[in-house]
Amino acid sequence: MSEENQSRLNRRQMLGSTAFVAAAGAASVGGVLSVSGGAVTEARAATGAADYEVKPGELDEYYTFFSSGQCGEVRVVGVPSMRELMRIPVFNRCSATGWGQTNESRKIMTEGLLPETIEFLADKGGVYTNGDLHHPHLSFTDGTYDGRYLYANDKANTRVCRIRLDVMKCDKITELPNQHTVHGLRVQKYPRTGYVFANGEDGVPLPNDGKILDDPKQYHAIFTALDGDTMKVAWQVIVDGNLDNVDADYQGKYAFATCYNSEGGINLAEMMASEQDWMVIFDLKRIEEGVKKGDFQTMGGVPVLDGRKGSPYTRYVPVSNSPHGCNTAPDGIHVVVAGKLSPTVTVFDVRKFDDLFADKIQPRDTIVAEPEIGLGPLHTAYDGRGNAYTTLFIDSQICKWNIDDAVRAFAGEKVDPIRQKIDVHYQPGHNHTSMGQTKEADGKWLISLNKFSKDRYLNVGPLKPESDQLIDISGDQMVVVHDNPTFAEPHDATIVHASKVNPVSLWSRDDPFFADAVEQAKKDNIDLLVDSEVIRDGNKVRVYMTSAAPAFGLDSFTVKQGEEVTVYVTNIDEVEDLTHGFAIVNYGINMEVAPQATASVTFKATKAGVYWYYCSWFCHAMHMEMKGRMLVEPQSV
Ligand code: K7E
Ligand code: CUA
Repeated sequence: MSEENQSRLNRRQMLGSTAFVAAAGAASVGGVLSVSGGAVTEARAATGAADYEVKPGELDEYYTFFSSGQCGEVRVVGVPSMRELMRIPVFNRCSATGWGQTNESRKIMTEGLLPETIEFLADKGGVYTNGDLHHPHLSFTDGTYDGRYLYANDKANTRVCRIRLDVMKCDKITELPNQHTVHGLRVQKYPRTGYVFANGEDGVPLPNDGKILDDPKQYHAIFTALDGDTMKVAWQVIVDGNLDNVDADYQGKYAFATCYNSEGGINLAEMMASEQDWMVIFDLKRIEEGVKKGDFQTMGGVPVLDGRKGSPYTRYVPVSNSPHGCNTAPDGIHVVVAGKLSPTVTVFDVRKFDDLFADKIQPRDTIVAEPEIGLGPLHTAYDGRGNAYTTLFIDSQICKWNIDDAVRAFAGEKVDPIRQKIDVHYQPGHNHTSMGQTKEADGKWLISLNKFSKDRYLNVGPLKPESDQLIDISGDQMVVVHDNPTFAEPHDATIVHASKVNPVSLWSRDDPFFADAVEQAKKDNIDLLVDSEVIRDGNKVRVYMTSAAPAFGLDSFTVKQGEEVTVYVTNIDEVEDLTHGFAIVNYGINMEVAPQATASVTFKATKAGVYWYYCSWFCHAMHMEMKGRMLVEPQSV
C-alpha cells in the first residue's frame, strides 16, 4: 500500500472512531440515538442540535452564492439543504435566459469593455462567451452584508461584475485596463462598499502592445480598486511580484493581498525559487491622498500609482513560500494567510499596521502567530467564537484551530491551538462558514468546496464533478452531514443569512434593466403593456408584442429577407413565477421574459420562409399552443 493510501486509511479509521465516540457518548446521555444511524445520528449526537434537513415545503435559513469557475455564472444554493435555487449567468452565454443574446444582456456585457477589446471581438460576435468566475462577495455596510449587490471576478478575461440582489441579475461588467487577469476579489467592509478590490495575478508589460515581449523584468502586476457604486476604476497600484488573494480590514483603512510569485518567475521552478514570498498591504488613505496630489500616471484612462517596494502606499511582509488564501477574522483584528507550500498559516494583527506604515516596527512584527496545521493550507473560515477553519489541500482535511491559542503558543506558551481535523472528500480549496466573512459570523455551518470527487458519486466518465460538503460546526466537533456534486467549478462561496437578501417577485416597469426598450417604444408611440405592432423604419423592423398566458400579442408578423429585426416581448402577466419565453425555431433565438419584464433581441432575417416562434418557459395548460409565425418574404420573387 502506498504511503498516501496508508495515511488516508489511517485518517478514515481515526474519523470513524471519533464519530463513534461522539455518537456513543450522546446515546448514553440522551438514550435515544443509535450509533448505526449514519451521518444524521453522528451530527445530532456530536452537536446536540443542528438539523440540516429541510423538509418539503420548508425554506432554507441561508442563501449561498457559489461561483462556478470556468462556467462563468453564479449559483444560488440554499443552506443547509444544499438545494440549487437559481443560476445567474454573467460571463457565459445562457440558453435558457438568452443572456449574451438579448439586447439587455449584451449592453451589460459590452458597455464596460475597453476599446481594444471591442475591436478584438468585432468578428467574434461582439461579446466574450467565456469567463472564469472565482470569488463572489456581497456589498457591505458597517461590517456586514447590506443585500444590495454581489461582486465577482473573471480571471479569464480580466473583468469584474456586479449582480443586483433585488432581481438576481448582473447589471454591470467592467473590464480592467492595464491589469492582466483578475484573481482575488473582495470588498471594503467598512464603512461600506465602497471599494471593490481586484488582484492582478499575472504581470505584463505596460502598455501590453507587443513592443516588449520576452522580457519578464518589465512585466508588472496591478492592484485595482473599483468604485462599487459606479463600477468605474477608482485607482490602480503597480506592485512588486504578483497578487493572488485579497481581503480588507473591518476599519476601512487597509486592504492586503498574497503574492506567490515574488520572484517574477515565468515558470513553475522560478515561481517556487525563493523560500519566502509576501503579503502586500495597501494603505487606502495614503493612496487616496496620492491620487489627490496627482502622484500617478494615467494609463488606459485611470490613475496608476507606483506601489513597488519603498513606496509610501504599500508594505511588504515576508511569509513562507507561495501563500494563497487571505482571510480577515470576524473579530476585526486577525488576518490569516494560508501557507500552501508551507504547513503553516501566518496570523497578522491589523492593529499593528499603523505602526508599520509609520516605520515604527518591522514588517514581520505585524505577525502574531504562525501555527503549523497540516499540509497544503489554502483558505480559512471562522465561526465567530474564536476558531478558524483552514482547508488542507494535500491532507484532504479541514483543520479547526483556535486563534488565541495560536497567538499564545507563538508567544512561547505551551498550548496546542489545534482543536480537530476532519477528512473531506477530496482536496478542499475554499471553505466557508455561515456569515463567517462578516462581523456577524454565527458559527453554524461550514461548506468545504472540494476539488476532487473520485469515488464519492456514481461514475460519470473521465470528467468528474466537484464535491461540496456541508459540515455542522455548531458543536465542539465538526461533523460532515451532507455531500453533493457540483459542476465545474465552484472555487468560492458566500453564505448569507436569508434576512439579508430581499429579492422581488415581479419586475418594476421602470427598472433600468430594460429602460432602452421602454424608451424606444415611447419613440414609436407604443404602449408596451397594451400594444402588439410592427414598426417599419427603413430596413429595420421593430416587432412589439405582449405575452399573456397562453398567447402572444401577435399570431404572426412579416418581415423581408435581409431586414434587421428587433423583437420586443413584454410579459404583461402580473403573476408571481409566471415567466414566458420567446424562441424562434431555426433562427437560434431564445430569451426569458419574467413577469412584468420586457426583453428584446435583434437579428438579421437572412433566411426566407416560415419560422414558428413559441413560448419556451412552461407557463400555462395551453403553453404548447402559445406560439406564432414569423414570415420572411424572400428578397427577390
Ligand atoms: Cu483558492 Cu481562485 Cu479563491 Cu480557487 S482560488 S481554490
Ligand atoms: Cu408562455 Cu409558456
